[in-house]
Amino acid sequence: MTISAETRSAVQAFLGKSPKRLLIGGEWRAAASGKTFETRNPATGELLAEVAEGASADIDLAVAAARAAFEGPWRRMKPGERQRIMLRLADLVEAHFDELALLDTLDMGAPIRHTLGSKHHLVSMLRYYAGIATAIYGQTADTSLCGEMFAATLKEPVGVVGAIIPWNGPMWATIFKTAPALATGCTVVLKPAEDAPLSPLRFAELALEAGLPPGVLNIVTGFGGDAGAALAAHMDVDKLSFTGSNVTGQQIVRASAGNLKRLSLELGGKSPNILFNDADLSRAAPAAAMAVFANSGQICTAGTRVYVQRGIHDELVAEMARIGAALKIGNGADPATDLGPLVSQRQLDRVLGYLDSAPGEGARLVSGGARLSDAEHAAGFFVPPTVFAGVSDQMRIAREEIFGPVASVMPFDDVDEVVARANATPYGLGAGVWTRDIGRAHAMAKRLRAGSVWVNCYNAMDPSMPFGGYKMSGYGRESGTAQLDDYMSIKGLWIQHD
Ligand code: TXE
Repeated sequence: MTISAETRSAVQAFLGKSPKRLLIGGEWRAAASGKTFETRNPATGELLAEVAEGASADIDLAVAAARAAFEGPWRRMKPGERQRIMLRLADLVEAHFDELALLDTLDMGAPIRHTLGSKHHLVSMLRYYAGIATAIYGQTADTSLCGEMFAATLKEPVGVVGAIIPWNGPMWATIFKTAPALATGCTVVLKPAEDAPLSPLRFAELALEAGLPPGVLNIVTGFGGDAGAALAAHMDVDKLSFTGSNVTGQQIVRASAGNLKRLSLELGGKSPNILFNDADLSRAAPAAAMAVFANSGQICTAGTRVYVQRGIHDELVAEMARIGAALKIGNGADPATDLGPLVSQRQLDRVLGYLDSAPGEGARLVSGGARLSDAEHAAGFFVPPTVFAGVSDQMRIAREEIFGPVASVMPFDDVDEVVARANATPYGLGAGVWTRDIGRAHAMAKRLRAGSVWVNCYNAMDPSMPFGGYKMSGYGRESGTAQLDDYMSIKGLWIQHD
């Protein structure tokens, strides 16, 4: 997977138009304050661009533009026309995906193989929701209490949707949040993460090119405490979709109370990945390693609690360490790179804090464990794949989301024990099970309290399948059809005809 010279120069041209501006009502403009902030490459420290620092005044303008578009052209547009625009957008995203992937790689560090790897999924997701735009139906009811009635339900778009997204998969989150909103006829104000604001801005250029009317998609870059908080609290936002940390999720729940806007929250995780003695280790071991190490652990479903049945424990620990040590860690723009840097100094400090604390709590370091500071890596926030064995469920590394390439491996003996331990967490985002026993696979899938359970695979995803959390991993779903009613109001229509 290489990036062409043409793509590189398109990205350079995009970055050259700095400072990047906000998209409000179809126009690119500076923040009301005139302020900007820097976004840098976490592999090299290189300055990529200055970006408009939107805040409350800009959010007000963007929400007003989204409201005007909702009440105006977008509301009047037939679903078939919305669908055509979304399909054009999907074509443009497909044609320019290399640029979007390279922007994410430069902005947040993920290897180009990783960012390019989501092309098929994300383009398919746009097409999947484009299809849904013309497949939204109400129902009719044969009422029994109210005389001769025609009784029906109408589904109407809820209105202005706020989207607040994280930095660990910017293009991913942008499409996950905008596609269902546009399909159901809502308009959007999207706030990218301050650590990786670039690809959503390029996506918005493509959306305008596809013919999305002004104001249907607005992008306000800025910081969480300013632009994000203003969007969460805004009285004219009807629904907010958030992906990020639990602490911020809780702040958003409180901020949204003013107008009781609808919320969907995709928050953190501490997902168990459970390997039984009868697992096919030739597949399970590499998958268990990459379930933790991919994207340097900065994936909400990372399978960080690795429960291994005692018969294969030592072999699995050695295999995970071997696989981790063989991964090439470096600048994500190099096609040979397997793992890039962590996104920021803050994230690096956070991960190193866990690496320091774990041995003191009794965990045994098997591999990795310290920042890479040789000449190739010194300028970036690089942490190697790290395996701890001898971990107990009470240790911080087994309880808290680290968001780094850190596996906590723990032995277990029987099914009831491992189910209880796997479920003993406030989180419930993902879970993995590796076994050749089909009966046990089904029983485990039912008993694990997680929004996605993967058997003999990990992190499989498809636009047709729901994604989201149990417990404190959030509520609401993304992907699939389960979430569509969150973007719509259902009206009961009664017509008496006797
Ligand atoms: O998240 P934040 P951070 C977890 C992961 C990571 C930790 C901290 O464990 O180490 O969170 O990351 C915006 N009102 N995840 O600090 O702050 C912010 O600008 C409204 C898991 O980066 O939650 C950004 O756009 N918005 C996760 C977005 O929230 C606010 C992905 C996420 O940032 C805000 C990311 C406020 N008061 C981190 N404060 C996942 N589930 O995949 C911040 N924001």
